[in-house]
Amino acid sequence: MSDGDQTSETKLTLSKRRWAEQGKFLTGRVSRPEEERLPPGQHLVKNWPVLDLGQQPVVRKESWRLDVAGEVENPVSFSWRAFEALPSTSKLSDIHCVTTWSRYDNRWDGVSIHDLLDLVMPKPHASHVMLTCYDGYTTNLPLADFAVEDAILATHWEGEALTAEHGGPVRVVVPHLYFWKSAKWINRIEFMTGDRAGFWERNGYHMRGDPWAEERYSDD
Ligand SMILES: Nc1nc2c(c(=O)[nH]1)N[C@H]1C(S)=C(S)[C@@H](COP(=O)(O)O)O[C@H]1N2
Ligand SMILES: [Mo]
Repeated sequence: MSDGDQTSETKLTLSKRRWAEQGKFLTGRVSRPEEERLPPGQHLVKNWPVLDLGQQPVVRKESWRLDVAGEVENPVSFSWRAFEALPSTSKLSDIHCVTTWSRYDNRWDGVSIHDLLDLVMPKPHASHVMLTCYDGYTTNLPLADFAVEDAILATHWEGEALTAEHGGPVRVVVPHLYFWKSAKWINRIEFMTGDRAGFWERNGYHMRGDPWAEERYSDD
């Protein structure tokens, strides 16, 4: 990023202190005993199925953008170069798809959502995000869920660059919600003051999608 070290350091400290004061973003992650690791109605798979709308976009790094907009102090439009210059993080997490498969221990590398939030600084009244993708797919989630420790803008899976079919060059991973919330081919993150339905959410899926509460469909 173009900021000098001092400026970034100040921003980081300020936003962290502010979040601590507000007690914000501290609710999402609950650690679970091993026997509760598989959510109700799910079965384990070892492979990694591909699911999408059937139109996999060709996304070139040279023309790739990630726009972060809406209710933030510092809106930003990342080029691939600017995005690559952000600090990289590694996360290990499970996948739970609403179609009932789960896959344990996926290693993701990329930019943590915490680091992104430190840069853009959501305004105090921001409550939800809308993710928009290169295939036209959208999905919405509460900011408190987007802001969990495990959430990441993933560029790598198991040490390899994320393949195009799984959302490369960059996808969102929010592992504690059903996988339809984990937007592939991410292009835009909009911070909102209220909730709005994304693609599957308009088509009967739950607005939040917590696998342990089996929040599969909106009438559940
Ligand atoms: N851009 C985009 N992201 C998407 C989808 C999609 O159609 N387009 N499908 C969602 C659904 S329903 C699922 S289950 C997961 C599947 O991810 P995978 O193909 O890597 O397993 O991506 C989610 N993210
Ligand atoms: Mo899905």
